[in-house]
Amino acid sequence: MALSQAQIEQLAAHLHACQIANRDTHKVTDDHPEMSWEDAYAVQEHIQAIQLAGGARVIGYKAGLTSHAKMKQMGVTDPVFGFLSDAYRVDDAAAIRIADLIHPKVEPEIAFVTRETLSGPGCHIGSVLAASDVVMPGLEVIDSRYRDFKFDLKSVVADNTSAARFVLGKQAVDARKLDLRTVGVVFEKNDAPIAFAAGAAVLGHPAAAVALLVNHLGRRGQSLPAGSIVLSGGITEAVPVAAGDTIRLRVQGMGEVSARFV
Ligand code: 0L1
Ligand code: MG
Repeated sequence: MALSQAQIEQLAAHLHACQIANRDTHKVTDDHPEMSWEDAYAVQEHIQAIQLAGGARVIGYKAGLTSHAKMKQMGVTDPVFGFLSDAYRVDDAAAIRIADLIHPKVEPEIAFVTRETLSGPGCHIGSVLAASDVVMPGLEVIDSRYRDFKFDLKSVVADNTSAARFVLGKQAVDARKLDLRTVGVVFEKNDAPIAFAAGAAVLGHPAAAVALLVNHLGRRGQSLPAGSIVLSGGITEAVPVAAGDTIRLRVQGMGEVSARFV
């Protein structure tokens, strides 16, 4: 690792403070160009420790930048991974206060809930489907703490991959009863469709993103616990939102999920 434990804790405290105060900042690699991938995930893990010390619970994980649309939007080629705490969760159709966020964007996702512990290396689509309980439509609200969403991959990993809020649909469907590659996706803003896609937009199969997450956790000596929520990554580009907007995602065979911004 290139950074000291004190530097990692200082960066985590800084990014956490930015999140709490809805304040943006420059990317952490501006001050620490030597930062390694290990350092970036260590900063993220320390943000998790700060949240846990404040009473939050980790309830799942997210894969980000898993679709061609997102990779193109952000100018990157590799997925990234973050954690989901209960502090980020919002009920379906509930209001999300824009004033609590910096510059939120929303992306449509397919969410998994696991039934069994999943461990890597060697996790693949089949193991994910076998160990998954249900899938449902999900909306992720991303809110990079970096000014104008300008970052490199290590900076965004340190910032828990821009995680801010997420919403899950109420209709939970057996993950093996649908072909997640071909399910149709309609993404709507203020009752108008703004993007269309199919599940295969995420790495050919959304379960492939979960498998990559599990193998990533395996490299870090961790497993994905049973009962975890996993967001498999934005299927289309993320859309900016402002007060007064309603975002809805409809996924074929899974119903819908929505969020109101106030
Ligand atoms: O969940 C995501 O796809 C976002 C990953 C981080 C990059 C971004 O803020 O768009
Ligand atoms: Mg996402």
